[in-house]
Amino acid sequence: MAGLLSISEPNADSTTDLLNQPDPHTAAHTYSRDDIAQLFDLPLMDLLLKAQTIHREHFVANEIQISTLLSIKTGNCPEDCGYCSQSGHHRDTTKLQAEKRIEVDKVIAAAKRAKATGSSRFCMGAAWKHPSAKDMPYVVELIKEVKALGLETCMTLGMLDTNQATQLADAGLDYYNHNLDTSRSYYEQVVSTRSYDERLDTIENVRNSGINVCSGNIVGMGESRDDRIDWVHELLKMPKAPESIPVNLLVPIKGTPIGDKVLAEGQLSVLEWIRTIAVARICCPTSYVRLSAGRESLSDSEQALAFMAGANSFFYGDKLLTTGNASQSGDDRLMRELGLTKQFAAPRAPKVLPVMDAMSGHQSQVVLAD
Ligand code: SAM
Ligand code: DTB
Ligand code: SF4
Repeated sequence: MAGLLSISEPNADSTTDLLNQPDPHTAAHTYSRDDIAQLFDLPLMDLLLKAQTIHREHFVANEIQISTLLSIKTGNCPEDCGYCSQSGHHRDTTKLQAEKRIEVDKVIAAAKRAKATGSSRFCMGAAWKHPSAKDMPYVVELIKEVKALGLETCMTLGMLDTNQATQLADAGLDYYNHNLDTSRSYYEQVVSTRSYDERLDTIENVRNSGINVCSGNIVGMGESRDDRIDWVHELLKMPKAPESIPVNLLVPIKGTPIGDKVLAEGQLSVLEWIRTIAVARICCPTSYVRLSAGRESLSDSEQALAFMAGANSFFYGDKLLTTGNASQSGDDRLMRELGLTKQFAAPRAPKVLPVMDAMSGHQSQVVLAD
């Protein structure tokens, strides 16, 4: 296949090879770790041009997928993620008020509001190590009710075993979010209560269940560029890259170990987050790449560069899980100014459907083929 871009200057350096490398959609996992490192090193405009060119080969230009987030169980999480406001380990310093599970009708009301404002996907997050047996009927009901509104569903509930992943798949869950967050080697600076391999196991269970995988990272936790390279490389080592890749920019939260360190020592350049988005777009050309946490602090121009880098999804609504988000009215204005349009939802069918025998009134279930 012809190169994506032709750079014809006589003295173009070795970056030219990368710009001309065949598009990986024709040959999965084309990029080695060295290739990923070279992409990060490209002059920014070359990187953005390549990312946007690849983006347009796989997606409708200027069309953006919009998700709305809701925390269905906030705070007092048993995990110790060093960036997170919801960890019970940091509650004395973050002072975050823990809450019980939100009632189903309140979640549905929030989903209806999200749909009315143009979101195509509703993402529900819980501050759990993993869902317990008594949580499963609750989350299954939420999936079914939210899907019935014509929205795609996404959940992020911590670790899942194979049985739990199957139950969520049978209910029709469209996406499950479980982030690697960073490289394997930096991970120990971030979390001690859940291992990197446990994260990969959950992602594998989700993949095997037939639910779309949503897995991303956080940029700006004090990790090095090598860690960001290794994180992209981890995505390419998976049997299939995640369908959705949230690239979070750290929201430094006072009272969390990582937030406090970053607030004291200074934040990473936003351009490095934009580079990470571009490299994720190039290496995972058919995945949605999402501008996730951190947008509230960004200018219009910085967000425009992130879209140029191939991001085609963002969280819409004034709140993420516990922190603020860019305002909805501001997002509407920005989309108008940039000429971006919202993509419609395409929820997958549930695998198991309830049926009732008209004669006997007996309830049973049918399992639909994939
Ligand atoms: N408890 C579930 C879990 O971690 O498996 C799901 C919710 S958790 C809040 C989802 C993701 O949000 C995390 O993996 C992390 O990548 C991101 N996140 C949390 N706090 C953040 C922060 N302060 N800044 C940026 N991203 C953050
Ligand atoms: C993801 O990668 N980012 C979202 C979503 N998945 C669940 C969460 C961002 C959380 C930001 C911090 C907060 O609001 O607590
Ligand atoms: Fe718990 Fe998720 Fe926060 Fe980690 S990121 S402390 S698992 S809510």
